[in-house]
Amino acid sequence: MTAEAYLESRRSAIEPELSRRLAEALRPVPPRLAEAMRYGVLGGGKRLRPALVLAAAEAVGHAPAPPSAFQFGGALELVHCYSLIHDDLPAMDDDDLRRGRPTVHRAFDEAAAILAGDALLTEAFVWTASVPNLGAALTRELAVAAGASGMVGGQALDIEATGRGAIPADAVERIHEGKTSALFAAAAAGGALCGGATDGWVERLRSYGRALGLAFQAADDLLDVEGDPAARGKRSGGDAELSKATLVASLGVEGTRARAHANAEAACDAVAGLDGAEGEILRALALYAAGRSR
Ligand code: GRG
Repeated sequence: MTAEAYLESRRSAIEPELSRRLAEALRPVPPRLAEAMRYGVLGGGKRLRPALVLAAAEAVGHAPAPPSAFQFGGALELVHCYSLIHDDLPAMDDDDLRRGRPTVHRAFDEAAAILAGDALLTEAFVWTASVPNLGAALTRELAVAAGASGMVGGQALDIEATGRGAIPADAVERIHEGKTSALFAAAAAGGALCGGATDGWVERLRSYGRALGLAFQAADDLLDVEGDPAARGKRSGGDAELSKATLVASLGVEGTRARAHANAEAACDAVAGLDGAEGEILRALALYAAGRSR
């Protein structure tokens, strides 16, 4: 199966589960806040992080992926959606378009976007904590990945580096490790936990997710330069406009492409011991992340 076919098949399983869990969570929430949260999560998104959770659970021998993988994948997607909502705010990247629609602060207002992001982040921990037997481990996994030493830390470094011109590629990748790879690493490690993997495989899957995340973000830097805004559902050229520290600014287009592929190869190496269709899918997903067109 190709990576694209795999992602499509898992996305069609993830979407109704995510929608059902979110509808249940939003029942006691004030209507306008609930509407902003729903808008920020549903109606778009490739659902790559939950798909990676399922792929990791399947790869360590639990196919089909168990309900815990859907619950953890959904929680990761809530955190990812919160990060996009906040990343689009005027104080951050100041974007009007996301997933082909007005950003949450444009469709609602800034206060609603801030609160919707806060509430999605918090709800994610209700979901992880509710996973039978693995609640504490998965909550810790997500909290570390999302927090100051992970995604938020990467975003802070990204903002500090903005407007200061090109920085060495390794320094750019330290930013990518936090703002992007941390969630992918948690997806793969958490998926392995849901699939009942032993420690060694959890850590190998974590390395896989980390390298895949670097390939994914390198591809994102490329797409901002040469991607099709209609396919991406967001504007292109924003990185150069804001003078962001990207791999393209440090290495150029071809250098960035080579880095994306080197990271995908590193991801494949991390799971080299996994035979069969499940191992093949992990490797196909890493190569897809490096060469994606949206
Ligand atoms: C705490 C105020 C505050 C803000 C947090 C942490 C943060 C803002 C932002 C995270 C940084 C970020 C948005 C990184 C970009 C990662 C990335 C390439 C996102 C795009 O992911 P896709 O392509 O998006 O998977 P879809 O729309 O398909 O889900």
